[in-house]
Amino acid sequence: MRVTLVFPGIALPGFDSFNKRPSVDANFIDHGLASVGAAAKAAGHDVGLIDLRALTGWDHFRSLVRASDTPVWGITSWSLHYPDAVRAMRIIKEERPEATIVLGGVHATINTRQVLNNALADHIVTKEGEVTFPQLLATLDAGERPPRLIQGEPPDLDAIPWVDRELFDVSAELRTPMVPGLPLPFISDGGSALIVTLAAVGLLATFARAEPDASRALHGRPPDRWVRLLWAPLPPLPRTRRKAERTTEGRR
Ligand code: B12
Repeated sequence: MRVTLVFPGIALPGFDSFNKRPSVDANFIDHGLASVGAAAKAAGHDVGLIDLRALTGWDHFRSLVRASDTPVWGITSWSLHYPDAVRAMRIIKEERPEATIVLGGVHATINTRQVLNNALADHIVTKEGEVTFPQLLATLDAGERPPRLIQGEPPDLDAIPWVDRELFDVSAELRTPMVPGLPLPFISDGGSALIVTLAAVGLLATFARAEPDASRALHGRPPDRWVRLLWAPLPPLPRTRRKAERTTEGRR
């Protein structure tokens, strides 16, 4: 069965932001949709996605819905996305009154009463969707009428397919640093952090060589002259232990 998933995540980045604005909000992939999408694909359904962030505006969305004859639309929603999810559902119902709309996600799970009051959603799936969504699609495909409110069945995490990243074009997320400006470990963007990091590593290495056990090990097999010249003189042997050993020897 053909199903189009809708990610209504324009609340913060706006339309025309995906792969254009260098912010996490504009480019992250929605794991919920990517996971139910993967599960539906694995069950043999034909899954597509409309990410509102990649569109130019509501007219663009309307034209895509008008041009599509997908029978089932699956919409996700966090609470901040809910007003846009509702607007997307209204447009789908205006353009395709015969289409079936399935609403799922965090908002449907935590504010079930509110979404139940919205007649635009034909089916509401709360909690996890990996098992329940493909089952619902199969039921619809068979021409049966499933209940309006369905509580998702917890999936066996080892059995479900990996999230379908390709549904979203993961390259945009990979190009967007989660925290812009945070230097990478060891080598920052500009290289300045490298100097400080190397100095810190040098200090730590010096402390580590002077540790009693490390120092004894280095003295146990002293490096040859060239290594000593280019690297560093041997660290002093731990004084306290030698003194203690001498005292014990004197007593013998
Ligand atoms: C990771 C994450 C982020 C990441 C997302 C990056 C990424 N690539 O995923 C980042 C850091 C960007 C982020 C940002 C924000 N986040 Co956030 N985030 C999360 C977190 C920790 C995990 C989300 C996730 O991947 N879950 C795993 C997927 C598989 O689960 P899922 O999405 O719930 O989907 C399942 C079901 O809901 C259902 N389902 C989902 N969709 C659909 C659709 C259909 C049709 C069906 C049938 C089923 C279904 O099936 C899915 C599989 O079982 C959640 C907390 C949590 N533990 O869930 C908060 C959470 C979602 N975030 C939250 C918030 C508030 C935000 C921000 C608003 C924070 C802020 N002030 O900026 C922003 C908004 C970003 C934006 N522009 O929209 C809240 C949302 C609360 C709410 N009432 O909606 C949550 C719940 C944390 C919390 N407890 O407060 N977030």
